[in-house]
Amino acid sequence: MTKPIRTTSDYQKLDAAHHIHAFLDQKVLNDKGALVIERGDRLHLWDTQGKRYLDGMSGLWCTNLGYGRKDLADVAHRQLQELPYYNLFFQTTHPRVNELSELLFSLLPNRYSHAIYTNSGSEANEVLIRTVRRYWQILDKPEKSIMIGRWNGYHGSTLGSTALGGMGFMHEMGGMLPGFAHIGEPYWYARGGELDEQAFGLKAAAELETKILELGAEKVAAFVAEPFQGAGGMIFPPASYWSEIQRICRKYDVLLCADEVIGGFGRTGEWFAHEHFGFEPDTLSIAKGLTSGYIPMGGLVLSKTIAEVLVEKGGVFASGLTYSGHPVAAAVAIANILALRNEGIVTQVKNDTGPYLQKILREAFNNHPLIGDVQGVGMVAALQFAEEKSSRKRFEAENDIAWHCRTVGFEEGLIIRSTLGRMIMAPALIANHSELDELVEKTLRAVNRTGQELNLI
Ligand code: PXG
Repeated sequence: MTKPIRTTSDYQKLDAAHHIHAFLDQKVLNDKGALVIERGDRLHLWDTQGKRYLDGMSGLWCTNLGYGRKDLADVAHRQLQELPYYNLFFQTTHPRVNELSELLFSLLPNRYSHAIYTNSGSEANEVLIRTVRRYWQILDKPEKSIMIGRWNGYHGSTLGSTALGGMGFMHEMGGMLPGFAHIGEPYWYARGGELDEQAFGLKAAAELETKILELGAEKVAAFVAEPFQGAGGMIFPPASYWSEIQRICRKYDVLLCADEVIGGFGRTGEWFAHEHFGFEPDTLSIAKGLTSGYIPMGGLVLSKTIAEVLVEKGGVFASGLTYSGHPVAAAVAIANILALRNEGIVTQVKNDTGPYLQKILREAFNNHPLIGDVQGVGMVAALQFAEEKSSRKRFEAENDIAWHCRTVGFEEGLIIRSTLGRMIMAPALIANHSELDELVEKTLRAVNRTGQELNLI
């Protein structure tokens, strides 16, 4: 029996009939029909109408190796045949998960030793919440249980990770729990007032000390944050921020937990974003770039200190996931990390393509009448829309402006993302100069069209 040929509108009808999409008004989408993406190669995607897009977002910050890597498909195929599934529950283990950990810890600074694997970033943060609380219990400090996150931080969509994150509209939709607190974000452009960037970085970090003292240090388990805020608008903290946060965490015996779900696996040109910012977290949440999104996998990485407490003094930790360390996911993760390392991709982002992207973006936008600031390093960047550059005055309708720019981008065959008044981009780490030229040219076209169509310039 031959399969019926399906058209774009067939898929759109099926999609409208059966799916609730993430973070959008389903009714509005159903009226218009979702874009049906069919195929990918390196940085490009094609929809079912044959239109080509440059993916400036690596999917959702995850396809670090780009699309179309046959070697990753081949290792998955082989692993599916050899051992498609086994677990770490029955006093058992399997070769691939051990080989993955050997490789992963060879890349990480040697303060880390253990991992608890998950299927996603949200799950990594769920595991984080229970693991740090368990750690303090074992140390006879069970009252140390409050998790401090940041407003506008993003740590996932499950219940604990939503509460840990700082998205108010997610909290309002059934996403808050007791035992979570938040401090402000280090977003100098919006919150800096008269302070220079470095003074503001210290002030933003001091909010953590104030919050710890308000809650009582004996009740605070951990501070959790993204080294740079991804979904919240690709916000880079001032250089003064992280060392001060670290000092405060150490002073009050509060664990410092980095959410590396976006920053990990080469995005900044370092293997992990905390290395770019120069601080030393106690745990790392990882996902996305761990497998370049080819198969779901995440994990929580623990420092030797935390692992030693759990292993030597903890007894049974009543926690576990069916698919933790899944052999096929582990096989794909190994192939992905080997490619990022052995093909020199992370090194290239640090020394060549990262600086190139940052240079051409600044050439295109530093003096652009609609853009107040360009931030970024390596293969991640943000453009801040601004009405007046000198006073950092933002447009009142900045949300609509950025959304318009994103929509125009899609028309121009470019996928970039808008968050509040910022356009954010995170192309695959394999991007070469000509793909980066295309990214910046199309972004410039989208920004210019936005300015003209909304009568801003
Ligand atoms: N932590 C961080 C820092 C993230 O960015 C998660 C955890 C959750 O990971 P999972 O795998 O459970 O989705 C994320 C996810 C966006 C966008 O539009 C960002 C994410 C997810 C979806 C959309 O920027 N980040």
